[in-house]
Amino acid sequence: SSPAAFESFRTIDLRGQHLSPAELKGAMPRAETTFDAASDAVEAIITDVRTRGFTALTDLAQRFDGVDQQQVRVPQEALDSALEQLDPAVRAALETAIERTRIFAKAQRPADAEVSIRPGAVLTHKWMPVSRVGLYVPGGLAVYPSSVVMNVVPAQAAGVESLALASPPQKEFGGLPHPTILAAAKLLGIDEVYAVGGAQAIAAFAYGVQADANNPAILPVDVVTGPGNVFVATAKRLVKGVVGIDSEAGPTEIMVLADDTADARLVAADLVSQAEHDPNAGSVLVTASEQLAAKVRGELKGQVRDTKHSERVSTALSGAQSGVILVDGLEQGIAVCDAYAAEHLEIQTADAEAVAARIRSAGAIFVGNYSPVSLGDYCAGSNHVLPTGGTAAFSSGLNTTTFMRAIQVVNYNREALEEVSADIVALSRAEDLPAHGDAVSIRFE
Ligand code: HSO
Ligand code: ZN
Repeated sequence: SSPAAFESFRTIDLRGQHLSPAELKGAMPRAETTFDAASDAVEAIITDVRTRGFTALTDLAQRFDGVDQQQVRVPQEALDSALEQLDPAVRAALETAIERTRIFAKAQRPADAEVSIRPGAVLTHKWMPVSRVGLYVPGGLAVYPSSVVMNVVPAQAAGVESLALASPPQKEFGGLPHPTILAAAKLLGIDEVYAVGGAQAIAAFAYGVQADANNPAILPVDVVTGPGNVFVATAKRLVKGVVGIDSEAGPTEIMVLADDTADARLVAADLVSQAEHDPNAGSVLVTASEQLAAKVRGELKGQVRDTKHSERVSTALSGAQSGVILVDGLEQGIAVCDAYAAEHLEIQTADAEAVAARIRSAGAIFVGNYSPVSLGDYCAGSNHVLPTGGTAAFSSGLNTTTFMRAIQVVNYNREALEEVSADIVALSRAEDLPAHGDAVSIRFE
């Protein structure tokens, strides 16, 4: 694409204003996203897949992907040859990413809590992996093998035994998903891969698909994860409750909290890097330094002009979701970071570690000049599937526990039960559920 003129990086001046946390939140540069538009179409697709199974999947591949599909399941030979043909440098990089992500993911495995709250009264909070996970990987413009790593590794670290992957059939690859996606799957030891795109993939995972003459059955999964367009996000929202889902990802965001000690070149490069994903991406600088803000603006001009996806980046940076937020000082800067609850927050200030320690809401925090978001996107070992749109206020990025749930195990002996039997009877009477109390009393008659 041709270099685009970078129009404007807006300024939100919050200096001298004493806003409450709620007011601050309202002042943040963020576009609202709605899923309503796709709802009817997606509901129809889900019903179609549930009722007509593979026939529906093949019809939808024809309609949406322009592909004549004999087989939905990707053959092993295609996975093998994709890995054989993978660029060795990319393979080595994926192996680095896998190794580091795996170390961090394994370290996240939660310990069971077991406690005797009284003699003979033992409670255990026992973590278990889910049995089966379906991972959706988009096709089209954004082919991200790194996202295959980020979804698969924590599921494997959790101990999930069965992992399936779906990605849209691509006309130019003979109706198979993109070869880099297949190679990444194979590298991670996944051999159950389907050439299914969009909402239909989510439906197939959530409800399963019965075998037909050309395809073995797709077994239903317990959890569906993975990014996707508005149709995928809507489908995930509609099947939630039937299965678990990861968060519904919106456009990516970066917020940089910086002071006079920051290097404007680096700040600008990081703002540009995430704007490269999407014309709707948000890149926000928070600073008390007008001087730094001016320098970053200057840097952006040149960097936006020279970058490959100049037009997309320029659109993202010129959008209402991007800009500079001018604050009175570090205190207000931190308050802004918490109000925004960025997917990615970089701290480029003096004593960055101490500032980072004070942040309460962010998907991930990148501390200091040598921890850019790109590091986290690929090779830090942290996960790059992170809460967007302010949802970091109440949710976490993808991690090992996303693929686990805990069972509460109750094990009382006779004496321990007797000790609370009168309390149980009293509460059961108060709730007009006397049979509850009887079920205890009967043991001591
Ligand atoms: N920054 C994206 C992840 C990604 N970056 C994939 C490059 N490839 C959302 O965290
Ligand atoms: Zn990225």
